[in-house]
Formats: sequence, structure tokens, C-alpha cells
Amino acid sequence: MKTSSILDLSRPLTAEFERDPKGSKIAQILQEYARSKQCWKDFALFAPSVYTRNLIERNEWFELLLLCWDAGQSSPIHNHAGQNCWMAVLEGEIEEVQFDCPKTDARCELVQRGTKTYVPGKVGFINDDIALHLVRPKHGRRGVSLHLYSRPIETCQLYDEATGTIVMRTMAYHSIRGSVVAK
Ligand code: 2CO
Ligand code: FE2
Repeated sequence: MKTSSILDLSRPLTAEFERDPKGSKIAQILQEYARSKQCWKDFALFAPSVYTRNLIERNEWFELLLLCWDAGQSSPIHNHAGQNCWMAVLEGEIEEVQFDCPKTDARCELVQRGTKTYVPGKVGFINDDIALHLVRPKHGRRGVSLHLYSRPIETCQLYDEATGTIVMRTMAYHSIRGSVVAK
């Protein structure tokens, strides 16, 4: 597959979901892109206080985002609203810490399960049947990762490890196809 822009990725991804709604070849398509050294830097926008969620494509099947992690930033512990999530690392090393939440009460006692490290070109996969997770860059450096949610996620749940409380978060974009979203 040869793509000239990250925006062009939407075509093979959409074709794959039309062929197989479970997207059995999505990891392969994202991995080929991540290993192709193509230029996505125009879409990689960082912010000082939080990791950014930069929308590349959204349609009925999926949402494709470039996430930019500055040194020291982290996602909260969260779920994925019943959807499937693929993550391909484009730059830096990205760490994923997985958690179980054995009871599904309003509060929950999190149990840390394990940690995985993803280097550029590696693809991870998670959904709510697998685990909750947090994601962050390693070694005090930046990271950039490509995330695909199928189907798009409007909200997710955030879990506070210290208190066990769960809150709902409405997902927001920092930019859409390269244009910063007005606040
Ligand atoms: N799910 C988080 C988000 O979309 C990023 S962690 O990787 O799934 O903000
Ligand atoms: Fe996530």
C-alpha cells in the first residue's frame, strides 16, 4: 500500500471494515503505515498540559486519531465505551498499563495487571473485555501514536485509582484534519 498523506489511510481502512466489520486486517494496515516512514508531522500538534487528540478521519465505521504525548503526560485510566481500539506507535516509546476492575459498581477497586511497551511500528489492541488502561510516553520523551476506534467513541469512563470513583468523560478533539479546534 502506498499512501501520500495520512488522510489517504481512510480509504483502505474503510474498505477493510466494509469487507469485514470486525476489521481483521486493521492492525496490518496500521502497521504498514507506521513502518512506511510517511509524513504525518503536519497533524502532530502538542499542548503543554495534556496529550492531544487530533482527528484524521471519522465515518460510520471508525474514528482515526493522531495522539501526541509530550514528556510526562499521561491518559487517565479509562475504558473504551464497548468499542475496539487499535494503537500504532509512530514516534517515541509508548507505555500501556492495563488494569482490571473486578466489580462493576459505581466505585471500583482497580487491580494493576501488567505493562507493555510499544516501539515505532508496533500495534496494540484493547477493548473493554480485555482491560482498562492508561497510556503514556516513556523515558521523559515525547511520543506520537495513531489510534483507531471502531466505532467512534463519544464518551468513556475514567477511573480514579486512589478513590475508586468513576466519572464519564466526553471525548474532545484538539484539531480536526490539521486545523486546531476553537475553544
Ligand atoms: N483512549 C484514549 C483516548 O482516545 C487514548 S489511550 O489509547 O487507547 O484519548
Ligand atoms: Fe485508551
